[in-house]
Amino acid sequence: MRIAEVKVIVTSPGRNFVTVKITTEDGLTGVGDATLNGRELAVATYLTEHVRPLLLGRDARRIEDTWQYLYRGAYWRRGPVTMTAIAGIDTALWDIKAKAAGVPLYELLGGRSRDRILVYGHAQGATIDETVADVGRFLDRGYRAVRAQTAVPGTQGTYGIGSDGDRYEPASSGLPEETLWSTADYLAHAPTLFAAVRDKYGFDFHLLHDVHHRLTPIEAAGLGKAVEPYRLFCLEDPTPAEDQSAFRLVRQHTTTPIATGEVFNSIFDCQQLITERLIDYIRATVTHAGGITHLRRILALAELYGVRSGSHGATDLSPVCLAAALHVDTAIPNFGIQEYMPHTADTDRVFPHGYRFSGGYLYPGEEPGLGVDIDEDAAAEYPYEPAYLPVARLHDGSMHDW
Ligand code: EZ4
Ligand code: CO
Repeated sequence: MRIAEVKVIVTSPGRNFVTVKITTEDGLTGVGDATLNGRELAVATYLTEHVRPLLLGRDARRIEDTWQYLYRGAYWRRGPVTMTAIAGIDTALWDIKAKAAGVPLYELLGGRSRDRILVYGHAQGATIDETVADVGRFLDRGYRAVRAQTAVPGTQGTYGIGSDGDRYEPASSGLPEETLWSTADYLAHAPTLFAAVRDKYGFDFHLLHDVHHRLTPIEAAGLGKAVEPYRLFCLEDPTPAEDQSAFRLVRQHTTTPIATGEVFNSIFDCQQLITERLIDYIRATVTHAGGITHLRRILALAELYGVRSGSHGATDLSPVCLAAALHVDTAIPNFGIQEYMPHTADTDRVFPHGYRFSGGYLYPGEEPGLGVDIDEDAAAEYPYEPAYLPVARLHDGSMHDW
């Protein structure tokens, strides 16, 4: 089963996606997501210029060997561009292997450990009242877990809040939007949101919140402690995720569960966090953490230390990533929760898929493989548009973590 073609398709049905499509000599196809939000063409070029020539003629069945060949063969280890490129190839090869076997991918990963995948949605609002009302809309739609983000007075462009009443989208076209951040204003405001949400709807659903890497360890420790009465399912990215030992201090002070890792691309990014039991949920996902092959290693390590999955699932990950994540979620023993932002109708049109949402859960498709495809004609209708994530500055003009 030789690889006959490796295509890299860049499409922008409302936002940019990079998709790898591999075709074998016998006509099987597989797809993988290789989208790195705001740096898409770096990965697309890496794939077309440096990876594609290595794959033509290789045996598509040798997934592990191909992973090792691309990882060790580059000599330069890790990094988001390399690992996202490897992820795209790896995911497409798993898709092909499952299609060749005629089974949904989760069957090759050990079969079902669960029947449905618990997801959380994103509630938001310009004020606490608006955000509380938005949480209610998610509960009405059957969500059992909701992330709540609200605008902070004194800041401009608070993370997780859409502009002009739109849903939050993790990028905008043109140059990066400049936002303003005040930790003091945020710390004074955020706990009052959770109080209002619990006061209105009680405790019979999971409440989550994303700090987006903006606090120091001692600030995060204080926030975690202050919000314990509201029993969060998890506090996400309380501090910059790459500073692993910083989580020790957060851990010493609070029982609020901690999630981190959406920016991780390697098991070495979270080795200490996992083995020292400094977090509760690891958010690494298929597309940015080296594909299904490498993510499984991270999750297997996590399982040894009682850390559960909480896979990143924002809309800058394509439906191909979501489909792959759902197969992994279905098979692993240590599943925790899956983030879910529905894609736009245009995106769903470009990526026809079999997974579906119902009653607070996602269900992976039952088609052989990932159960998702790319409609190349539809994709061609949406050319690439330069877009960036926002940046954040403090009131004195200095850069902060967005
Ligand atoms: O900002 O995916 O939990 N979700 C997030 C996302 C990230 C984007 C970055 O591309 O933090 O919204
Ligand atoms: Co996040």
